[in-house]
Amino acid sequence: MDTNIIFKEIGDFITNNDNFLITAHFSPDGDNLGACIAFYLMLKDMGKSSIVVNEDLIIDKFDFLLENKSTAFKQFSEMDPNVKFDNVIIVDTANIDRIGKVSELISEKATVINIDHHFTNANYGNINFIDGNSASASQLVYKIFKENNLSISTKISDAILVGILSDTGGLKFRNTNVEVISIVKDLMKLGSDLADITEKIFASMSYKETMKVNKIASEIVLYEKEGIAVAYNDQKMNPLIENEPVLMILNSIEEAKVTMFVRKADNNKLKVSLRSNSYFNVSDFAGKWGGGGHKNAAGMRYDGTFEEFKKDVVEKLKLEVSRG
Ligand SMILES: [Mn+2]
Repeated sequence: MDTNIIFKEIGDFITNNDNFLITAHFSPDGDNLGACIAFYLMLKDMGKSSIVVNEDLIIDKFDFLLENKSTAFKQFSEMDPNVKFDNVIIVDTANIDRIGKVSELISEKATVINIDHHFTNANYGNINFIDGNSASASQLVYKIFKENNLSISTKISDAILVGILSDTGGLKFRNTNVEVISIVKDLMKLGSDLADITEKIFASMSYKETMKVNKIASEIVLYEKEGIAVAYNDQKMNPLIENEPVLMILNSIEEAKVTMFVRKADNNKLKVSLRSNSYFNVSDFAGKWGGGGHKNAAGMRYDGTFEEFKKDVVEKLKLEVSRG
């Protein structure tokens, strides 16, 4: 469908309705939260009521985006499951299963708006705005606001910038293209402080977190012949505070073309983040185990132990990377 029609449909949807549920995938990251909070703040400015709900907790370091966190953001467990929403906005989520229990809050007759930047998006919405070439979901939210001539406050702009910076690794990943820079320029004109927000989301870790990251980094395995680096962590992590720094360290290893960060998730599964700085498609590779994402950044879950993971996934990756 013509993108201009989608912009108008989403604009009409938010103008003509009230009482929205805004959600995104569990284990929220910066893009997820940035896009959700930007929508919440915009609807608030329009005099509309809405709530951001996630199966998991908001990460403390993003608290600065919301003055009224406890009313704006709820964990699913804080919600009355009998209250259903007819107007639903889902961002940054390829498959509706990834919102987890929050789907219980969606009424049968609900209109669902699906805004995402994963190529693998299942088009589960009534209105779908999917752009697999977009670096972040947050910048898609920006485009929707801009195309509908909605007034973007500095707070909304900050939330969008948080999303873009999170998914581009602070404008350093390969997905940082001309469009990203041009939107960041717009956001700076709207009053967002690039250096300040970069510092807020990347440059602060407690001593305990720093030591944890250092321990994981000191045990990274490098397969030199294939150019693969793998980090393992068997402790429960606080996503972003510790995950992102480990990914940054992994991706800065000169010898590694493909990296994996493997940690324990709930129900005895392993959670894996895959990154590549070359032309190896990690989304296709993760797809063998039901995962996916983007060409240079993907995720998957694995049912098994670290040892089984090494024999299965690491060996297959070594084979595929050598084949080129
Ligand atoms: Mn994203």
